[in-house]
Formats: sequence, structure tokens, C-alpha cells
Amino acid sequence: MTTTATPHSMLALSDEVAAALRDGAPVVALESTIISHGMPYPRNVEMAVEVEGIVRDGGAVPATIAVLDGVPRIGLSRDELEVLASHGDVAKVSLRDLPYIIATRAHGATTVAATMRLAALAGIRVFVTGGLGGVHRGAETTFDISADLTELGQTDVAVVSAGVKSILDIGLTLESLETLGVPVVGFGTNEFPSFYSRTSGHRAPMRVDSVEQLAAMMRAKWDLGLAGGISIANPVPVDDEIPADVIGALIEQALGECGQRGIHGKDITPFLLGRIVELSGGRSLETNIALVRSNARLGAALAVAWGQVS
Ligand code: PSU
Ligand code: MN
Repeated sequence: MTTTATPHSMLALSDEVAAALRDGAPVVALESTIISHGMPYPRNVEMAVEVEGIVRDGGAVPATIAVLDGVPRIGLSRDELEVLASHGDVAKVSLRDLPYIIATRAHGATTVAATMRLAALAGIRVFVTGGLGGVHRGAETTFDISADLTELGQTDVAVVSAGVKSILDIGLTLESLETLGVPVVGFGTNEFPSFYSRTSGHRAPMRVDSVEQLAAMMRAKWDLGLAGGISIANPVPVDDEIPADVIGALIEQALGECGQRGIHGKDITPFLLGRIVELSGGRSLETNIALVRSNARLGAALAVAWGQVS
């Protein structure tokens, strides 16, 4: 059975991605906020190019997603990646920002939420990122809860991440995902990973050890009409991990500074990521890149497995 939906007419697909979707070949979506707001230049563009290569080596076509001059693009050229990575005026675009960025013909780098939606509109079902947004610490007073969660609750895309950073409240994030009906799967682990670390102090609600089982979950969920995504948490490789107590102290410091400086809303996550890179002397950046590589390998394998059952 082949499920080739026609991509939405407002999207601009690269020739390679358009051909792959037409042929029912494996495609992996990649987000762009991680490039523009998640890592410093030029490591960000080097990472983006390298990760696309890893997806290709894994037998799938990479589709990095962003809005350029107001056009949602599915699959970017090297030059377009460079613009996202280095251009000073690229907005961080979550779901609510899409209409404005399109109408004003601006550049926007898409978050997990916005990337999921554009991927689904293109007909892509597997998406690789670094870390998910979630419920921020103190959300009981700030209401700061990422639209990544509500999007996972309604859009049919499997999202591979390295879990949730402890800049967020991991326990509340997992509770919210349960409420939203989102399966949260530990890949080869009983413990839910916390991005830089393989541990978090929270159990993964379910565990799967093969991409064939993940693809079977996707098939079962969507055949049942259970709308929404699946969160696949892939722990950072052992050799690249930063132990939870080491990174925890740096996160506390960065969070304190965030409060003192009055940074809030969509600026919080980029500020914290940048500050943690500085405080760790660059070590967190290496870990971040390593986990995205690892997620790209898993995502490509999953897209191939999905192709067998879709
Ligand atoms: N977490 C990371 N790296 C990132 C992000 C989150 O470890 O780059 C980005 C993702 O694009 C995610 C977004 O979707 O931040 C969440 O932002 P907010 O909390 O403002 O929803
Ligand atoms: Mn937020």
C-alpha cells in the first residue's frame, strides 16, 4: 500500500524531495530553528550539511524545512542553508508565526511544531530534530508551554529527538504528552533521556528496540485514526554524553541569568542554548551535534522501515 498524498500547493518542494515523494521513496524532514537559533555559525551550517549526508547514507532523502522570502520550502540547497545559518534576520517560526512570515515575505526558521505541520502538508511522516520543546520550569505561573506539544497531539508525524532538556520541567512535559495522547517511546532505553544526558530520573513510558516496531506503531496509530505524532526519544551516544550532574549545574546558572535579564517567551530557549555552550566551554555544542547525527541515522532507518509498511 502506498500513501502518496499530493503536497499542499503553497509549499515549494526541491526537485529531489518532490521526486522522492512521488515515487514513495523514504524522506526525512529536518527542522531549521536548530540551525538559526540553536547553534553558532559556522558550526550550524556544517552540522546541517553533515546531517543531510547522514540521512542520504541511510537510504533516505533529507528535506530541511524553512520559510524563505515567505515561501515554505521543503528541501533546501546548500546556499539556502547558508542563508538560514548566517543571515541576521531570520525569525524563529512556530505554528502561530507561519501566517505572518508568509504574508510579510520574510525568512523564518521553523521550530519542531511548525516543521511537523509543513512536513505533514508535504506528505512526510518522519522528522528528525535535536530536542523537543516542552513545559518550561515555572509554567504554573508563566504558562510557557511549547506549541511543540500541542502539535505532537494533532499532526501525524513521528519525531526523533534526544528527549527533553532539563531547562524544561521533564516530568510535566511527559504528563502533558500523555494528556495529548502522544506515545513517548524510549528507543533502546527504559529511561527517558534528557538531551545532553542519557538519564533524566524519569522512565520512558514505553520502550522499543527496532525501527520495524516503530514503523508498526506508526501504522497502528494512524490506521486507528488516532491523530497526532509519536515522540521517539533516542539517547545521546554514550561517548558523547555529559553527565546529568555536570550539565545540571550549568543549566541552573543559565536559568538564573535568564530570570535576571528578564528574557521571556520565544527568546528563552535560544538564550539558554547559547549560554550553556559558553558555560560548558563548547562541550555542550559537541554533544548537541553528536546527538543530532545519531538521530539522523535512526530517522533514516525509520523512514526506510516506514516505506515497507506504508
Ligand atoms: N531544544 C533544543 N534545541 C533547539 C530547540 C529546542 O535542544 O533548537 C528549538 C526547537 O526548534 C524547538 C524550539 O521546537 O526550540 C522550541 O522553542 P519554544 O520553547 O519557544 O517553543
Ligand atoms: Mn515558549
